[in-house]
Amino acid sequence: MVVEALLGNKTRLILTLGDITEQDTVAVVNAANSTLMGGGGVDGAIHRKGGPQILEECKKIREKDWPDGLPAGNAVITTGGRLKAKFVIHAVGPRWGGGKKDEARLLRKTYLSCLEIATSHRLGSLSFPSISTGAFSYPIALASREALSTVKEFIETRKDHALKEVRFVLFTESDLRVYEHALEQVLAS
Ligand code: AR6
Repeated sequence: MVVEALLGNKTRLILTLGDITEQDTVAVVNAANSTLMGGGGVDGAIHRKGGPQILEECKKIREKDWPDGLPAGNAVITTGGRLKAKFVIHAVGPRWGGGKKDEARLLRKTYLSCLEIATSHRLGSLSFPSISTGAFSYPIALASREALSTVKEFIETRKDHALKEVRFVLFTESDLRVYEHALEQVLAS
């Protein structure tokens, strides 16, 4: 099932069930960690399907710009390798630490960092996974609201982006339902 809303009169916001590695948007977002060296979940799937070129570029970015690792809230862009997507935006979300460790601000910053990269690269379409709600344990009911409201606000206030479509790709039916509910609330607020 696909749920859709129009933001700022020109950008389709889509919620869909699926696998981030199969998306045909210009870029897909990776739920990475600070090392940028791969891992499980979305990260493992993207590197497995995208091939070694992605890791090669991540290593160069680490050496050149982030020798101590990419801090939570930030994102970098590489090739999509063998993926359908031309680019991967590697984003580091916050680990859930009970809600008193600035997680909400950091999660919003993570989505904003991706949207800034999409804007500076003139990307027309972008797919997000549900950042931080797997291995990083951020409660999905809270994360979905931060994710969707951040995207909505960015699309509606920024005039310089080229995004015609922003897709959230949820891995399970229950995650999709949580995002649908959050979208209703965010659109109504
Ligand atoms: N497509 C879409 N969503 C997926 C996929 C997929 N192929 N696989 C899992 N999900 P996670 P995080 C969902 O753990 O919480 C890694 O080890 C999953 O069900 O991938 O940000 C990294 O290296 C969940 O809802 O990312 C980091 O160390 C969501 O994607 C750490 O995990 C995010 O789960 C990052 O943790």
